[in-house]
Amino acid sequence: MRTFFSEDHRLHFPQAELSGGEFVTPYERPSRVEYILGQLKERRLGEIVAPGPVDMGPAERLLDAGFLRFLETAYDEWKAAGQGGEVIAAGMPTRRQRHDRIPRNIDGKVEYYCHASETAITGGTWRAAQSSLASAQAAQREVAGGARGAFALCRPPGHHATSDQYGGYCFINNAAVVAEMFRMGGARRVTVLDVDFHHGNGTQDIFWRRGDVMFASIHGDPLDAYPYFAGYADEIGEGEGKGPTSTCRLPPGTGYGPWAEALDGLIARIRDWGAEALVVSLGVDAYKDDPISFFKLDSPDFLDCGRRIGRMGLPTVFCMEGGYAIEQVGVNTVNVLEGFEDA
Ligand code: OKP
Ligand code: ZN
Repeated sequence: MRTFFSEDHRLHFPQAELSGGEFVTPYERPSRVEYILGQLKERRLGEIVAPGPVDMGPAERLLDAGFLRFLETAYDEWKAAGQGGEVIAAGMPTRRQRHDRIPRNIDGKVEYYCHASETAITGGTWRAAQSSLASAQAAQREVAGGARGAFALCRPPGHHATSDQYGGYCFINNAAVVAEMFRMGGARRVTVLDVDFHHGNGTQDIFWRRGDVMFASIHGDPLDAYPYFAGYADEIGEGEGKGPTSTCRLPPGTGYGPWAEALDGLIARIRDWGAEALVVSLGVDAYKDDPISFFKLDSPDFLDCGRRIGRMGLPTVFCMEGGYAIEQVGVNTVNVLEGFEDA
């Protein structure tokens, strides 16, 4: 299968992530991509193609206009206000405060539009996020045009970004936009299957009231893992969206046996529901040595995971999400893709 990838991801590389009370080099860093590209080339998975320009139309249908404008202008406003560092939220509206007022002050706006302060915005973040979306869109067009699968090597990732909040290293929800594009292209039902270790709260939220897009996820129990405030069993959607949301949280130390069983459960639900296209939020942070996650998958397990997804027989776009065991991230990612192709 072909990979869509933009070098512009490099424009996003904050100096610092707040982790454990210290500023550290961000886990989500440009070099992750080098390991994935290295494996794609070594194993000759297929051509690596630069995407065309981003099409903000589908994103504008799905996401909040003020939020998109904020992402585009936040860094400049921050600098214009005389602030020296990268854009970092110092707080967020809490459960005892209002959520219906958007401050004029840039600090306040950042707090309004951010949901996790580990994630900084820099001068290149907006362009990098757009290039990430452009790769996802090119992969979607490839599959809509008849390819069985395509890989969007997205960076920064997207699944934690909601319609009006960034955080968890995510700015624009690439997978959600791809699902929307499949709908615009005539697919009646689309599923986003999120195999990243972390719950894709952004994707779930975007389709919360939608009966035409199903969100399915296997993730670390939010009692123990980020994003902590989403990913519980009673989250099943609302209104027309009540029902298709289907997620499975698993405890620390979970190995491939129970993980694969959960995957098979979701696959059966996706089949019964009647999805016509599949978007995979492909994070490989379920890997045993991932520094910020607690599942125990080994590298060959990712091949098997890819095969199971491939056997579904659906047109499939893979969008890269997480995976922070840097030297293994390429092997694990390409294992999923190769397993899919073998199926
Ligand atoms: C993004 B994706 C590190 C905490 C990091 C944010 C995790 C974002 C994961 N001390 N918290 O789903 O891989
Ligand atoms: Zn993750």
